Amino acid sequence: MTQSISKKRSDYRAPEYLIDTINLFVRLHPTETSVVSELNIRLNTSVERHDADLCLDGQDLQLKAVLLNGERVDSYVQNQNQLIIPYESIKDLKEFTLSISNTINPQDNGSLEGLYLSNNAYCTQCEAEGFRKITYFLDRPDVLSVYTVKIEADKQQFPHVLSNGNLIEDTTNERGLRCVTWHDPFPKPCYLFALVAGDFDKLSDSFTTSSGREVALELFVDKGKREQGHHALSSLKKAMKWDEETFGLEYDLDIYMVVAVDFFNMGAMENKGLNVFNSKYVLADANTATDDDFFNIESIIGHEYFHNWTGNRVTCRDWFQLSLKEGLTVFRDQKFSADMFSELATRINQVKVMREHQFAEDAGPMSHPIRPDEVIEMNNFYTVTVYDKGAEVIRMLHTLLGESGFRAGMDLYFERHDGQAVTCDDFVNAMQDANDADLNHFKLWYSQSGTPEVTVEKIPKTEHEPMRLQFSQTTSPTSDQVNKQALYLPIKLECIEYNGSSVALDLQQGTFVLDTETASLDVHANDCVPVLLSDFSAPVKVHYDYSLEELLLILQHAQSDYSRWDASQSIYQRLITQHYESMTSQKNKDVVQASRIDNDVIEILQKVFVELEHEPELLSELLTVPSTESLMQGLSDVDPLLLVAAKKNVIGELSRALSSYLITRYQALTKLDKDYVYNKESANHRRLSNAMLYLLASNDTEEVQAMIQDRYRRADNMTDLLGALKAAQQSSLSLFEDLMQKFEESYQDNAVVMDKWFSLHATTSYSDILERLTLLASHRQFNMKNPNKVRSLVGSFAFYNTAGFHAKDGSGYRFLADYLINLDAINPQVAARLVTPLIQRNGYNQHCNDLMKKQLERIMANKTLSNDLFEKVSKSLLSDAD
Ligand code: B3K
Ligand code: ZN
Repeated sequence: MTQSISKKRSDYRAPEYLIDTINLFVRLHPTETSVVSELNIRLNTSVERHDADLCLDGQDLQLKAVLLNGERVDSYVQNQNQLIIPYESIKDLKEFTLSISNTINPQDNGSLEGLYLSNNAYCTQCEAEGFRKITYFLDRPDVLSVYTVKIEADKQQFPHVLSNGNLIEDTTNERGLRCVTWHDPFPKPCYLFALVAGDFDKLSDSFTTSSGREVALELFVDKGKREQGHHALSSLKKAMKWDEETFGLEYDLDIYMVVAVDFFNMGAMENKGLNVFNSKYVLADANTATDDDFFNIESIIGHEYFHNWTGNRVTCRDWFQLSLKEGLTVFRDQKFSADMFSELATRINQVKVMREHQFAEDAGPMSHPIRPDEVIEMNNFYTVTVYDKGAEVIRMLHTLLGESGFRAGMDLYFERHDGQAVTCDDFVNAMQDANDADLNHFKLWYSQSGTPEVTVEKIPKTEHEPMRLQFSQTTSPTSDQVNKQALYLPIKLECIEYNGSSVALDLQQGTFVLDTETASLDVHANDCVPVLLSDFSAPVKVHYDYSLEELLLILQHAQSDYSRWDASQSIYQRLITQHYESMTSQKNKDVVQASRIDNDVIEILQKVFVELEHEPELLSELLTVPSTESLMQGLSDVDPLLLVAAKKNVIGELSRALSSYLITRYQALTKLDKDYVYNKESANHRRLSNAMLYLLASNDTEEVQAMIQDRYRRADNMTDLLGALKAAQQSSLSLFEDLMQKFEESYQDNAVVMDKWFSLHATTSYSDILERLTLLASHRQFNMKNPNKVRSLVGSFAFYNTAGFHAKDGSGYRFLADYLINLDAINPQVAARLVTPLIQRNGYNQHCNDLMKKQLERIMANKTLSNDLFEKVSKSLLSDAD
């Protein structure tokens, strides 16, 4: 382990030195790439005291030489993570040139951070602190430099040699090697540097900006995959246009390149002018990608493009401010997806992320505010809190200031800060000043962690007083912070009377602002049911003592489709939880107890479904039962195996009760199947049929099995194929295995598609799941060094195979721990991502907790543990000590 030292936000100091330009000369070689870096450095005159050594960051570098203004220096000091030029050597120089030569080994770089070689292509990933694995530098986001990059590589092997900015020279040198030079005129932090060299297929297009500039668009994919790049490229053009129309933001360079690679730690990276993408988020056609894949590709292409302004032109002062660019850019990509595809589906997807993952993070040992205060390994803070809760915070600003107020704030933000590295406060200040608003209380969202819980009570109308809704808020202490304050919460709501009609409320934009611990709202009606937190207008949990009848009323009559969906989820949650509780209270837990759902409930559900015949999008959402992860949020001291059983029973019962409706509707729908095209209408058609088949599959009859088989056989696209496989997974194991084998035969050579196959296997309730996982890990498509593969197999198992992972004897936990100990030595970033299900122990019963803890202790005992795993595992173990 290197030193596990935490850094604090409060320790921020401006850099004593600035680097205005950097000339990099990179000679590519698999094991001995040489890097010569020429830095023009000057004193940062805005810093008062000047007696500091120049401390450059570096990791895993072989230093060859250091020249100061052309002269060899020997006075430098080198330690494991730094190259230090003593103040004495530079004190008389206001500006100087430092040239550093070093070598690196891309072939052995399994961390996929810095420069690495995979599938015969060189690729870089520098965010957050990977540039220091390429050369010595001030590796921090507030040092902005102009880059000129010269790359030497073999012509035949590497026809495409790319870096940021514009191509300025492409020659052959005296050694017969290709020499390509790129220049990026926009000063940028080193985390946005990129270099790619390989043999790709190229797809070209162009975009004319609103001011008439022509931008070349180039997409690079693996040989033979060219035709699978069209959707990504057209998504890019939509994103460019959307940002011009929505925020008045135009692209600034002459070329925009996107490269898809198979080995990548995350989804994509917004390097200036040269995005690098995980091929999973680029490659798509009807045969290999689902509608969800098409949706995600458009969204991620948009996200990385939007970073060009929110992240690149205006960047972060320090890494604690990460949400400045990520929260804002996620919000922007959500608005884009809502406009391009569907507001409802985009919102529901996002709310699921919040409820299933972010609430769990906030309740666990890694709880942190969207602007963290203390970090050991920065890569551990690319979290659902920083990204998704961060986006919810931006959304609340949008709700409070309105569309035009928000736009005015964005305009002022760019006017003030273009070309700078700034803080979250700078962003909120721009919003505040542009709107003449007071956002001081609102800023607490940036520093307070935890999920606020809002309780609402109805105070009945009396002779003298109107009916009243009484609101109160509280945030429980989190692992990182004990004391919590009341936050500024916009709560969108409506009220409906018991006959279903809606009550007029005295609210601006239907939003009640709760900014104190308690407050109330008068409602001028005899009685009503409140429909709370429409659109999930604040990232909070809401408690109101609804009866099942009231939830059914909301399901039928709420104005907002989102609220109707939310009510459906509460209804399912209620049914499953009640059944789970009755199962936990029974003596012999191994006896399966049948679930009973009232006929009245079934009747109303069916009536609602029938009425929505022409709204397939909403209907498919209403037919989807909450995931186990989201059910967990409403429970404590959970026996996960019993919860899975309860859920299965209730869905089985629902499926049986609705079966004749579902079968008739499903068959009518399949008659309307058309050739595959990705657009909202046909995607919703497929979504509905697949949701129906999935629900039907919980009632395992021969008729349903035949329907599943038929769907698989007739499917002309990946969405329906996967729909059939997921249904089979719920229904009969032998049918599932049979179809999975067919699927493997058809797609065994397609790496991206096979990830779906690995993941389906890993989430199946096989009795011998661990043996299966071991066997699958020896499949020829599996490679432990490829994060997509590891996530599909081991990640899917740990996150989503509740029964297998939480096996009573602790074998699932042991399996994960063993795997992570090995993976940590290759790729600590991915290992630290996958440890999440083991550290989020809150909510589970003592038995699970004890067994999980044992495995965490085994991981902790590892002498060469990375900072990444150390930070998460030690925090989880520490939470027991409290
Ligand atoms: N900014 C990158 C994420 C980098 C993660 C570093 N561990 C992708 C994105 O959010 O757009
Ligand atoms: Zn991002």
